Order: sequence, then C-alpha cells, then structure tokens
Amino acid sequence: MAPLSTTLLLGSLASLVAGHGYLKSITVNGENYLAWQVGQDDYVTPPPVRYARKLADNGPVPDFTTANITCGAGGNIPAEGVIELAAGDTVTLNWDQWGSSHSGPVMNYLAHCTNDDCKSFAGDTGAVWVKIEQLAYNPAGSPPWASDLLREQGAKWKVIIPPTLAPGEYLLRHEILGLHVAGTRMGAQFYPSCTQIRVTQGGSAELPEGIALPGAYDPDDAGILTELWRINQGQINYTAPGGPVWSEAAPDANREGP
Ligand SMILES: *[C@@H]1O[C@H](CO)[C@@H](O)[C@H](O)[C@H]1NC(C)=O
Ligand SMILES: *[C@@H]1O[C@H](CO)[C@@H](O)[C@H](O)[C@H]1NC(C)=O
Ligand SMILES: [Cu+2]
Repeated sequence: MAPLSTTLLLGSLASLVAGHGYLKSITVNGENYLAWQVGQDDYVTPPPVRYARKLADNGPVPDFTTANITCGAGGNIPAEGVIELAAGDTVTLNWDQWGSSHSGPVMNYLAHCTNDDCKSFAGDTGAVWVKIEQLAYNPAGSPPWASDLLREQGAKWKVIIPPTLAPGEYLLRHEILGLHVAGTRMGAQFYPSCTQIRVTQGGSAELPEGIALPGAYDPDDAGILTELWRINQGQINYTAPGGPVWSEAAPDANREGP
C-alpha cells in the first residue's frame, strides 16, 4: 500500500483535467508571486504564503450563479500574501497552461476591499466589481479570440492597474470565459481567480459602482448563452458579459480591442 501522502498526491493529479488551466503566478515589476498551487498546496502544512486565493482544481466554476463565481471554487479563502504595487503598474498573470479549444473573452475586474483589508473581504455581495480590462472577439485579429491570444502569449495576460486609482487594498479578479459549449444553457465555462494587491501610490479615483458576482452573470445573457461557431462565421456579433470597461482604465496591454 502506498504511503498516505502518495495516495493523496495521485488523487489530486487525477483531478487535474488536461486542457484546462489555472493561474499559477503573478509577475509585477520583475518579481514573481505564486498563486495557489493546485494539486500541491492542499498537502503543505502550514499552508504556504500565496498571493491569489485558493482554487479547488483547474476546471471551470461548476455553477456560475453561485458564490463560487466570485473568486473560483476554492472557498474564497483570503490568501496570506498581498502584492504591493503602484497604480499604473503592469501585472502579468501567468497560467500553468491554456488549451486551444476554449475560445472566449478574457476579463479583469477590481474590487476595493472594505477598510482596505482584503483578509476580511469576500466580494460576493454588492455591485463591487469594476471591469478594468477586457478583450473578446476581433475577426481581424490573429487569433481573433482573446483566450487564444492568451495561449499564444505563452499562457500569460497583462493588466495595467488604472493609473489614477486611489491607494488601498483591492482584489484583482482575472478571468477566462470559455465559450466552446456555451450553446447549452449553463454550459459557459468561467475560470476566475482573485489576486490580492495593495496599491501604495496612485491617484484619487475611487472605483464606481460595478457589478455583483454572483448576480450579474445571467445564464441567458447573450454573452453567456451563445454559439461560438455562429460568432466565428459572422452570423452574430459578440458582447462579453459584465458590462463596460471603466473609463479610467489604461489602454489594453495585450492588443487593441475589441
Ligand atoms: C463551490 O464549488 C465546490 C467545488 O466544486 C462545491 O463543493 C461547492 O458546493 C460549491 N459551492 C456552491 C455555493 O455552489
Ligand atoms: C455586427 O456589427 C457590425 C458593426 O456594428 C455590423 O455592421 C454588422 O451588421 C453586425 N452583424 C450582425 C450579424 O449583427
Ligand atoms: Cu475545458
């Protein structure tokens, strides 16, 4: 019989589905900060210091109308670490891998942690999420879909923290939406994560009212219940869910929109 630790490890590896992915680390100003290491960190005692909240696995959120959509299906447990940066800095979000069959938009949101304390902030109630970056589908782009661009960038995505943002603690919610089975109601696959940041220098812009997660992702939204092939063939136009990007957001660091 294998030792207990080996048994647990094999079980966790089996739960990692090929083709999916998860946020593995975050790079800011040349420093690399680890996110929750799916399939490894569950077995480390005491829990290691990480900068993004725990994820249960590398799959999509099982039901995007529940609180699992806020920061992924890992219990929305505050991480030990908080990344210090300045407004206007570029954050690079590094996935462990990203498969090719999961075309869809990439979206990034900020929420201001109440009392500038992300350790006691869940973000799962109220219209606290403000979109600061998004790319979806550009038929003239190569590749047209944002998630495919993420793959071609080496499973990385860049987000610039809005230059005028007021200092404080925020959750940076980074998300891929896979539309490959979105023609089936509730088939859209959301892959969110929440990184904890502390903006130490910035401007005076406070986040406006945003959207609620859960709540804003309606199973019947045209950006969620849609057929990828019809978009790809130009039969329908595509608008990602979650509303518009904030007017204070920086120009997209990956490529020009949409
Ligand atoms: C969130 O996802 C986990 C893992 O799949 C599941 O055990 C839990 O019941 C889900 N919670 C809700 C509120 O749906
Ligand atoms: C999509 O949007 C473009 C630009 O607004 C428009 O010209 C075109 O007719 C739209 N296509 C469809 C199928 O609605
Ligand atoms: Cu998948």
